[in-house]
Amino acid sequence: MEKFLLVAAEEKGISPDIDELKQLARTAGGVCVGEKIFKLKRINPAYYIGRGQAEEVAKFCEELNAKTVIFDFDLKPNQTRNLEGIIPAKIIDRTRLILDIFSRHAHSEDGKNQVELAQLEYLLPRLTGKGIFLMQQVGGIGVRGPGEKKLEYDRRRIEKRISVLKRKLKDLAKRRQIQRRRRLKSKIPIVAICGYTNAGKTTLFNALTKAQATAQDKLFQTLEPLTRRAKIFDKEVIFVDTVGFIKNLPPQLINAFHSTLEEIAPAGIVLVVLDISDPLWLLHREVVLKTLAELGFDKIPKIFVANKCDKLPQNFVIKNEKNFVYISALKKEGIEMLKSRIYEEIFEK
Ligand SMILES: Nc1nc2c(ncn2[C@@H]2O[C@H](COP(=O)(O)OP(=O)(O)OP(=O)(O)O)[C@@H](O)[C@H]2O)c(=O)[nH]1
Ligand SMILES: [Mg+2]
Repeated sequence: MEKFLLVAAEEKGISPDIDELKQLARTAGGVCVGEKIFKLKRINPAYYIGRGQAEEVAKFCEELNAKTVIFDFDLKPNQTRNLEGIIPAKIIDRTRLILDIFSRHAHSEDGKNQVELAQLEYLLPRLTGKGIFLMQQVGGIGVRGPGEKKLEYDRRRIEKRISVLKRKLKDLAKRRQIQRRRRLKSKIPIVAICGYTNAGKTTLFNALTKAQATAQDKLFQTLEPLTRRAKIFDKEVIFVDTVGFIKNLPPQLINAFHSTLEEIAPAGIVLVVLDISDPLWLLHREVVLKTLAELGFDKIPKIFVANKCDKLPQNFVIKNEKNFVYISALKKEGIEMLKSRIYEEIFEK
């Protein structure tokens, strides 16, 4: 396993979510050997963190024999280069880490194309004049193309490949649109399952549809939308499982996955799945609602599905908030209640 060091920053008094960063890094297949959290008064344009702090990271890296440093924020191309000048390890920023995870989890042709496009768009501004990808490229996190394919680092080739991929994704968007129209024509109501990554969307999708899609304690397990017909009491609906959201989702990925997210558009209702056992669930809900609004889906009615109730402490007081349904997708508790709520919302309003 690749050994890495995590670097996060407390900015404007807001502490970083180091657990999420650890989970991301673990999903990318590494093992965390140390972490540094710096207080930043301002962002240093040359290194993001301060120069002295960068030197501290370098020392720490040598002590721990860490070959990779993962930064919890996005680095400008010049900041990465400058940090590489000081720190004797591979420098990975948040976007590159998330791109790496997506590349591991893309299985279909379409998914791989979407990830490759996002990766190449990330790479392009990071090439040097000679078209050489500057970051140390050998092995491990953040360097893999989709499906273990080697990414090309030549500018002209990248540009050409980007336009090929964009064309393919346009075709994909058209195909998806035709499918959606067909579904709309069939007049079967659509229920979209959305939420932060790892909230339990796929587990819920399986519980509602008796499907057996892969649910795992990894971030971004699901990349492709899954759709399946199922009955809610006497009526048919189509459930759609979707890619999870995360704060600071790289814009390259939002663009590349746009057609995937468009699957939410025709939904009659969105289930916003929340991991209620996570102390940060409120923040995660904000990220999800903000992303849905940015995609233009804020008008679709929502039910908040407070999931993982089985993990709550015994004495947890469940507030009867409007529009909330409390469930455990894993233990299949509260599913009937949720079905009733969906039924009311779609068929009785
Ligand atoms: N304890 C508990 N664990 C759950 C529950 N629902 C899901 N999980 C676990 O949470 C982890 C993530 O579940 P998934 O269903 O893959 O989550 P997801 O939202 O689809 O995640 P991504 O597709 O990666 O964004 C898995 O390990 C599940 O077993 C629940 O109700 N209780
Ligand atoms: Mg999933």
